[in-house]
Amino acid sequence: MKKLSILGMPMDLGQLRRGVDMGPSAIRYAGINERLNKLFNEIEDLGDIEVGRPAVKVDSDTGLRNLELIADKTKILAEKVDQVVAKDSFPLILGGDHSIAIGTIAGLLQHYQNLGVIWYDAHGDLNTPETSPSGNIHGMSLAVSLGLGHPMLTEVGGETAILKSENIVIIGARSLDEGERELIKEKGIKVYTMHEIDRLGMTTVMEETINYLKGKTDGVHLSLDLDGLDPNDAPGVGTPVMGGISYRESHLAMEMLAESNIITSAEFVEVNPILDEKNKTATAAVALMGSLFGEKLL
Ligand code: HAR
Ligand code: MN
Ligand code: MN
Ligand code: MN
Repeated sequence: MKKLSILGMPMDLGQLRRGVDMGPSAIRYAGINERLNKLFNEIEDLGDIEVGRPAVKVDSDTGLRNLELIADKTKILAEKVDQVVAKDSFPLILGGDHSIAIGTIAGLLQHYQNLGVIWYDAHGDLNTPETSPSGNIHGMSLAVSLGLGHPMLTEVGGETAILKSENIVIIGARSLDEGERELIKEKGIKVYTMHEIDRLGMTTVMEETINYLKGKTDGVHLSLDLDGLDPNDAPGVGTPVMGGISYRESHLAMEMLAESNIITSAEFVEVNPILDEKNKTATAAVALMGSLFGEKLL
């Protein structure tokens, strides 16, 4: 395989629980370099984007938390991701809460006209300022990438950086708000909830996902929220939801993605070491990266 560029985005402004800003350190500490060394010809670690420790600010018009800052910081991330893709390296972004995906996807859309996105998550992150029950931007990032939401956020990648709803597959959903359900139906977004994963099995879910995205996309981004996994396997997340995807099922999913060769970028988000048990969640993230990049058991 070619070159890998690791980029840390220690941003915790998209939700209320502090600690997810330490996600990139926890993931590095869990041995990302050692694990991925043999799978790439070259690995560069670009370090972390400077986010700082700003006070929480709520937008008085919309109730959105930290709107300006998230817009500013995701713009910086978008530029970095753009640069990595431009030099033909694989961007691997370490979060940070899931609001960082606004920047990652905006950057990718500078290069891919038909970007596919696999959104591996307990949540849909498809809220808009109108439907959000919380004002937390990490619950809105996928909607923003579709061009829906506050203009300061949808403009992060410029006007043409809009993801197509038919290029998205959500996997692992089990906590969707009413407005998100309506949007999924309205846009016809492909979703494998936990029900389908139980019913079909992860093998079929991934086969279908890969077939669905393969022909029509020119690149596929994996946006993996660790809360997609069951809280027993990934306890270090801010919004755990019972009854999630198991550690083994997740490995299988990553292995099938590796075989398919469709993934062109990835991000691992919502790792919160303060809420974790002995860095278990970051360790799971690194192990899953191993499978995603082609590590074999034998
Ligand atoms: N749907 C809820 C909201 O909008 C909770 C979102 C929680 N999101 C994440 N990201 N952890 O997936 O506030
Ligand atoms: Mn470019
Ligand atoms: Mn999420
Ligand atoms: Mn989530």
